[in-house]
Amino acid sequence: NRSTTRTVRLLGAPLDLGADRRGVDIGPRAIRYADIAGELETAGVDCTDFGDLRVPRLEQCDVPDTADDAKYLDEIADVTDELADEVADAIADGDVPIALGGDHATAMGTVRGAARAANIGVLWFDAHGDYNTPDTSPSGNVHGMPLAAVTGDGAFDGLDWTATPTVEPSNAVVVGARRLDDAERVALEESDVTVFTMHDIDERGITAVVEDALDIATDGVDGVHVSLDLDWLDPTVAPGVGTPVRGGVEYREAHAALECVADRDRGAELLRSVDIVEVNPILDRDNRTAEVAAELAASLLGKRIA
Ligand code: Z70
Ligand code: MN
Ligand code: MN
Ligand code: MN
Repeated sequence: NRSTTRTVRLLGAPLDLGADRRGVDIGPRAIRYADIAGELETAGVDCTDFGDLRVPRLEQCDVPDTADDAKYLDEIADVTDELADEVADAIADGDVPIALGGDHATAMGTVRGAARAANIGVLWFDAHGDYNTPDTSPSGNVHGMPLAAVTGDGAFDGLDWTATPTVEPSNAVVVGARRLDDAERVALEESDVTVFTMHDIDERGITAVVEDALDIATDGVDGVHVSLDLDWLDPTVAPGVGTPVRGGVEYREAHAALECVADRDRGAELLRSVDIVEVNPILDRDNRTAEVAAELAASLLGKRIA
């Protein structure tokens, strides 16, 4: 006898140890200030806010070696272990957890927490592939690696769970990619992960691409995790991100994409968990990127104009 009203549980993850640009740690505050709770209520869902996870400040951590191939991995592992527990708890209580990042390393916790309760696929809306490994990463920044971690395609020393897939690569889909590193591109081609680039979106239109992405991500599983990196959008729409890449999706395309996911979700309760990451208020203009993030959350949870 389930209630038809879903409840979203906001989990702040002010993690900036996975990225080079300081400021993404203020993302959760900016997204709350943009009234994500109010936006979600216009989508007809209830919203509770569980506050922020504790994240060590960069200044408290040992300075990584310049040759470190996965900077701050120990600290990130601790934070994402805790986030995985919080996400699993939220799902066990019947809520839909939304992790507010923070950098995209956050997904190493959310995806793992969601995968405890059910077999899931992932939809990865991003300009980047986030499919580097400590061996291939040009930067050592862990936010460029979470997709490889959760598909079991990266070897992360000290993270035992990365040895096996948390999500089957064949249920992992990147949408909107337009900047891949060379070794990352080769690894993706050799993998079972599906990548839809901006070229695919230009040729076929956003809704056709997202329908295909949904078919692939949901094939043979019970649910889906949506990982939304704000740099997926064009920088004219979402300027407040650490690594803006021109040629991203427009405002209307972004809403249309997430409405497709909401349509597929309706009645099926496929949507298990969400990340909203890489909002950097220091680099933003008038909190525009956080506002877009809040509005997109509402579209994903089923908001309709009429
Ligand atoms: C690059 C790396 C990345 C987000 C940058 C960049 C990765 N591929 N991800 N911004 N969100 O360093 O691995
Ligand atoms: Mn990303
Ligand atoms: Mn990105
Ligand atoms: Mn492939």
